Amino acid sequence: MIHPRYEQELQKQEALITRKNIVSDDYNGIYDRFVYPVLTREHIPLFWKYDLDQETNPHFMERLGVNAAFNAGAIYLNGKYYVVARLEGSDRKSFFAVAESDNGVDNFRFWDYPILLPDTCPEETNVYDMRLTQHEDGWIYGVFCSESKDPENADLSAAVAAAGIVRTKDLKTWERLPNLVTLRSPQQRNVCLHPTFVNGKYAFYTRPMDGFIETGSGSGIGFGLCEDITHAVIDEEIMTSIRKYHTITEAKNGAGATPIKTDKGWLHIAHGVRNTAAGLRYVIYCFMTDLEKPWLVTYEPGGFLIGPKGQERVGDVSNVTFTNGAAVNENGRLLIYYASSDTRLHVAETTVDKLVDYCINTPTDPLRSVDCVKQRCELIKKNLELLGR
Ligand code: M1P
Repeated sequence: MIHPRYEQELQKQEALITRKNIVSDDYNGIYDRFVYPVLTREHIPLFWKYDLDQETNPHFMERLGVNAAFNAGAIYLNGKYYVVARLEGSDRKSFFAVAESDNGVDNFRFWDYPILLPDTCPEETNVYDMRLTQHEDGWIYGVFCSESKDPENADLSAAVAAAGIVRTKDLKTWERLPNLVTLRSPQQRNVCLHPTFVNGKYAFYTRPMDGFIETGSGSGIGFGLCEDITHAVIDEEIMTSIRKYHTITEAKNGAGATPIKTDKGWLHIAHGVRNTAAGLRYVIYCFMTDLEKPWLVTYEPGGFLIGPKGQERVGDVSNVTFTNGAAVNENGRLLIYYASSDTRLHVAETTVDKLVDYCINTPTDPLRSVDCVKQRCELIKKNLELLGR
């Protein structure tokens, strides 16, 4: 018999899932932030956590808790918005699950089962942050971080990060391909597949790292080509958006959402990290690259696009905004799914045209305070003249 408490909890959850989202009054002209997160751990189906049977679970206890629902790959398919979210069990292991919504900003509902990846990597302990790419070869690829214990280091927290690759046609059946091999970088995280062939080859944005946490000599977001996605090997990585001293990317950066093709170039929504006395601060930034040579940065607006605000600042890993997914519909509506503090998933709405305008017309970071003030004074002067002062 189903435990009577189930109905009560279900009603609470239904009220949360069906709540209409509202645009925040926090204006910047670039995008609209929505007030409510689109996914939280409270969105997880109750039957993933509880044994509903009153006989075997008389106290209606959670048997398999979920701690967080956050970093999500995203895709717009056949008129619907889908995210492949990173869920973290209370046992710390992350896994993936599909949730769908008709409008992309509210009513996200998980499918009945999480994704059970083909178990082809016995050493793999944890998986997270899937980027979804609808490739011109006809497949939808998911590239994610595949994490294992470092066999050569006795330190229990020493890990190795690699890029796992899966592909699907329907988000239901997933084929696992061998992990990406990058011959010149020992570790990889934040890898993303470019949606088109480049010079007839598959193209990946990479993030070369010497160790699990530190990027070391990796100077930014890399780019590499491979012949065969079913045995993906990248020999050489060249740099796209590079890290710079005293900017939002000083400590590290990484590809985020799959690049979006526009008539002015490829639009990239990535993340940058700086260090502070309170720990690392993660923000989201944009840049554009050349249509034919997608590794060549053409526009890089200064500063961040989205930084943690209000309740977003606090969570399991505080002061973090992170994205690995955006969805664009046939009218150029662009939804950026971003997570806050490794805890919950939010959405910001804009259009492809607006973000291109932002990239092209936002001044670049002049890298020195005195030049930043000069840049601001130019804007003030222009405006005061317009205001007749
Ligand atoms: O904790 C913040 C983020 O840290 C990692 O990003 P990066 O590799 O750039 O440090 C990722 O593990 C990401 O999942 C996480 O949100």
